[in-house]
Amino acid sequence: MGKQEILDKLKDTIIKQDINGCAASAKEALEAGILAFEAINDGLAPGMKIVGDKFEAAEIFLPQIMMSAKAMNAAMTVLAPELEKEKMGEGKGTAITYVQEGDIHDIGHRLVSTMLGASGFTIIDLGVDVPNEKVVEEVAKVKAQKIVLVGSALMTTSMLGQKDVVRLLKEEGVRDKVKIMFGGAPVTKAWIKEIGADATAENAAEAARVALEIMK
Ligand code: HCB
Repeated sequence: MGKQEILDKLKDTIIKQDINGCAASAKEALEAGILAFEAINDGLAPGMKIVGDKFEAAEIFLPQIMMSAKAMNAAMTVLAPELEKEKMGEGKGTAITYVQEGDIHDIGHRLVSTMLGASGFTIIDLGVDVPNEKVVEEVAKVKAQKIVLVGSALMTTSMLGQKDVVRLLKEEGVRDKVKIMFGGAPVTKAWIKEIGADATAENAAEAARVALEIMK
């Protein structure tokens, strides 16, 4: 089976909520010499994107989404140890990742955190539904030289909190200590500019590229 076929198979197992099949396809991908990085970016992530779109179109419902997420996790169990080996250099900086207050959508956040880790960032993952004050506290606390704050928000409501985070960072005098990248479906470049953050990215692979770029 060719590389593209294996990646398509990986994507299909996510869409079909095939937990065992997804883990098996992840193994198959590695055996075929596909990097774990590629398997995630070009197989799992596009699969989850299609699942999300199908949910929005009411073609599938909550139980199916959760099964797809389980399939993704099963594949991640296979791929994560390989990602460690593929790590593209160390010491790129520290990435503080989190999901905005009031928001528990963590699928994209986890993909982004994984990709940043694979790109050489030390990850401090604060998890989901993180209060703004906690984010600011964490930024103030971290002693690293190079820090990028990577926030996700999947809802228009939770996205508004990103503006408060930038304001609080300024008020606490720690805005200049970090680069700020916010993402998630509702986040646009116009929003990033409006709130005074530094960057956004469409997907996990781009997030890793952008983070490396803004940390230069
Ligand atoms: Co949820 N949900 N949901 N949801 N959900 C959305 C987000 C809606 C858009 C669906 C809709 O109504 N059209 C909507 C938000 C509407 C809005 O505000 N505009 C919504 C809603 C309303 C809700 C609830 C309020 C529903 C309810 O209970 N009434 C509730 C919220 C609970 C809460 O957070 N307090 C809720 C719950 C759920 C679950 C639990 C069923 C489930 C989440 C499971 C989980 O994450 N553990 C869920 C899901 C799965 C979705 C959809 C269908 C998919 C999201 C997803 O995982 N996409 C989503 C609709 C959609 O997006 N099509 C729907 C796949 C991942 C891979 O993509 O965009 O998250 P991603 O991440 C990308 C990308 O954005 C970027 O890279 C990632 C990887 O490629 N990225 C970054 C992400 N973060 C970044 C940070 C950076 O710095 C840079 C890039």
